[in-house]
Amino acid sequence: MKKYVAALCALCFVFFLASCSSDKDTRLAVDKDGRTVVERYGQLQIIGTNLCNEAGEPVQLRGMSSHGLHWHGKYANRDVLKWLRDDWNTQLWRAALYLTEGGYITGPVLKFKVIDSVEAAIDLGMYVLIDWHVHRDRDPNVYKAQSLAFFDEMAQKYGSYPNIIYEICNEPNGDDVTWSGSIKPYAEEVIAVIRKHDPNNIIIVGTPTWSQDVDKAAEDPIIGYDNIMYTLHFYAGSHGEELMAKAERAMDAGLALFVTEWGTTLDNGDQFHPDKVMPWLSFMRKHNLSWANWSVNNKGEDSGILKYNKDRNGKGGWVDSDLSPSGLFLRKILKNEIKIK
Ligand code: IDC
Repeated sequence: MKKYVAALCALCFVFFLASCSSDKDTRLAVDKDGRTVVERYGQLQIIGTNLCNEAGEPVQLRGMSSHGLHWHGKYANRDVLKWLRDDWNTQLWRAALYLTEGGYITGPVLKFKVIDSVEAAIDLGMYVLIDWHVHRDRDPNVYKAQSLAFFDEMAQKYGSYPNIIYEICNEPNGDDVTWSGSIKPYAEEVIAVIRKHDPNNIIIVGTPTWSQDVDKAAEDPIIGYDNIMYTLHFYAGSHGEELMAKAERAMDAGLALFVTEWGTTLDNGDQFHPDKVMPWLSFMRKHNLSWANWSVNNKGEDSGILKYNKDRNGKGGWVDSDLSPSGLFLRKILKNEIKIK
């Protein structure tokens, strides 16, 4: 009898280990055999409401967003991405190209910060979000001509790499910037341009009210194209169950969501709220929502992962004393050192 109990215990233990490791394996930047996430997952695709790998299995990508490339673009380089991949277990990098506030519209050379990001990600086997960071400019139609030219060029150059994910308008906002009146028509034009060169890679469309009104997109989704997703953003200190419920309604209605930006703080980027983050991490795990956290910077705001003035040259190689409380927390989350229920 004792023997059977022991054998049963051993078997349970093996199953337990197997379930732990398979859960972790799916969220590794590089697996134990040295295979990168892009080597393992390959061409991403949408099946139903899920982001899936080439084999058709649902996946959850997790990673970091840059801050505005015009302010903190020094981190958009191979050294930092490699550090994030190997020390932080980051599968994804988001290159945030602001348009206004000194961004791309007045500084078109910033395109090369995106290019640096994309080429580093390809080299390192990471996925990369090309974020057209509509923000203070509110309506993506304001700089539509520039967007069409930019995505035409990006898709032509990089559309054949499975690493690329297009995020065509970060956060449309303002009561006059509606889904059906402004955002959807803009998206249809940009998608058509990208699809001329790139038939497969995922394209993510921002939603009204700083990418919170995913329900509006669910009422009138984009049709005629595959592999389209919609943006959901939250800041844990400011947004909670109400937004989760809205996201669930959108998913129930058939929308595939990607959390291309979220913060551990209030939506002004300050006040770290780890307690309020945990329910969101569980929510994203439950629904297999991929995410990028805001952001890699050392300006001293609480949502930044570095302390004020640390790593001034953008080299990576950070030690704990370089990291903010949010940075220490995020690193543990990405390394699977904090259990998400
Ligand atoms: C914030 C930065 C802050 C910067 C500001 C400029 O954290 O340092 O001064 O932009 O406009 C968003 C935006 C993102 C914001 C972030 C925090 O996508 O650009 O970054 N946020 O306010 N949406 C909700 C919050």
